[in-house]
Amino acid sequence: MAENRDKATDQMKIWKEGRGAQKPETLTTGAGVPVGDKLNEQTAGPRGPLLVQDVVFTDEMGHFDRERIPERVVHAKGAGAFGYLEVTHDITRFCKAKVFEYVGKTTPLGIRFSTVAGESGSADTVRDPRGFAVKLYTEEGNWDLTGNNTPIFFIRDALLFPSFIHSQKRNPQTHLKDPDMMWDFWSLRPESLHQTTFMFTDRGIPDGHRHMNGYGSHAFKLINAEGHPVYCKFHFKTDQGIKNLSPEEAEHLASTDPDYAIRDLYNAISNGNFPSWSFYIQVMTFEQAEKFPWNPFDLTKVWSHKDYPLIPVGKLVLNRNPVNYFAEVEQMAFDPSNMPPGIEPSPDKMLQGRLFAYPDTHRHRLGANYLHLPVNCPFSTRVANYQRDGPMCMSDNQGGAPNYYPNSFSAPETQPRFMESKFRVSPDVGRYNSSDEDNVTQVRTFYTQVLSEQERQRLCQNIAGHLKGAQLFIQKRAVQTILAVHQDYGNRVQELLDKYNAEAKQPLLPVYLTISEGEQSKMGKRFGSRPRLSWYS
Ligand code: HDD
Repeated sequence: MAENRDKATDQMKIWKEGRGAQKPETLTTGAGVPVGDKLNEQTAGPRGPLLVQDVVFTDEMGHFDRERIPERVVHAKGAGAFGYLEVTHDITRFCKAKVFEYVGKTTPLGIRFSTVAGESGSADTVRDPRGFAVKLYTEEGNWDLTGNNTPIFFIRDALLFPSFIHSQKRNPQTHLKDPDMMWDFWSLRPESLHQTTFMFTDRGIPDGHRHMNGYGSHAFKLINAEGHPVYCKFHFKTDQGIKNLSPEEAEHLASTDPDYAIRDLYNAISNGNFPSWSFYIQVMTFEQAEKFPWNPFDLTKVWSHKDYPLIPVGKLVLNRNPVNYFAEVEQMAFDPSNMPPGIEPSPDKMLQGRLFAYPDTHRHRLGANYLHLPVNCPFSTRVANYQRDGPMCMSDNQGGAPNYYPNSFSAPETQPRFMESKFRVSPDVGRYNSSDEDNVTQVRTFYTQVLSEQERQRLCQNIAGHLKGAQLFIQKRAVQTILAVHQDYGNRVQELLDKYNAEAKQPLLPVYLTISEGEQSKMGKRFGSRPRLSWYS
């Protein structure tokens, strides 16, 4: 046997030496009935047909036939782990949630990292955002901070999400990934360019899950014990340092070890090399939100770290691998609408859409009682409500307690101190078009002041290398949106496309936009000489 096998590769051996070293248990059917033979069907004669009475066979096969549950519609490929959040700094002046009650407090948590667009068997090393979903089992119920490894997102209106995802997944006829569909959507919705730009930088292919940051991404509301609200954003900064894979390394791994990120996380934790992240918040007062130059709840924008500095809160540590992948990772169900008192949603339209989508998809994927599953159940508290029955009810179904409210029989009662904060909403109801809310300024800042010259070159190379797969009219429209951000950015992408298109012997279409002198100087031609901003770090 090879000497250098890692813990993940040796899982079976390790199990045998541990739990498996005890006397083997008696094999049973699912109903616990002991089994005498597990290798041979019960047949009429050695060559004869199978008997229906062979319950050893029907029990095994009937269960196998039902092993798969629906794959997550997005974020299907993932890795999970468990650990804790420790509070290192007091933020009770902002938030009354018990999870932040005192410095030194620890709360158990589960985490799931994922890619977005691929199926559950797809490669870990693709260029894609990564899910960074944290489930904190707090004494006031579960708090699911269901984020990504990017502080922003492609769209700002949740109604677009299904179409956006369709454009990133497979073509309805060919069942292939389709650059026409991807770039058609992105170029028709220029608000996506901030996230697309981020994704085509080096950070678009993190080196496993341990070397990337996590972000709650949306604005949330924090309420303190006096009932005073502020807006906030959550950030997890990797203590392992940011590390990314080059496209060549990623491509190589996709064919040699498509589960690279799962393996890396599993081995690190097995070896006692527990990954951790420093947890911060950014805080914005309601007055500051009024004066913010953009909609502060727009998920395609960041809050500058200079104006809204990171406030340290705690440390997230992962110290346990799942005992069983299906039970604890595949069945783990995150839900942004799980928030304990003191943490509330902001008006972010995307967040508001997600509050509905996640519990809805879990009821489909896992069933109405998905919160009974051990990995999802809020085990740090006791559930007491009027929900009853449904398929796969795995608790005592709250026994003989009254199942209606109000009632006169001393059953669960509301506590006014847990009432959500009140806020005023007066505008007219309507379907407001948000597509043209400044889609370029922050992308320009990112391009000119955050990225280094080498990073800009790789970004343009990565974009052109992907965009070349789309039809020319889509390429043209995409370059126009990039030119609107910065002429240098657009021109570089176009030059590379010209090269690729010439190689592919396609006719060239001139698409350069002329940007006025004034606009050029506003952008700052000598962006390389400025100190680099840390808005996005
Ligand atoms: Fe998401 C999973 C739907 C935006 C981060 N998302 C996930 C699932 C659905 C959606 C249906 C599958 C859940 C499951 O079956 O476990 N997501 C949406 C919708 C969005 C949206 C409708 C916008 C309107 N998602 C979105 C943003 C972020 C995420 C903006 C991050 C900031 N989504 C995730 C995630 C999930 C995920 C954390 C949660 C569990 C998981 O992946 O592993 O990565």
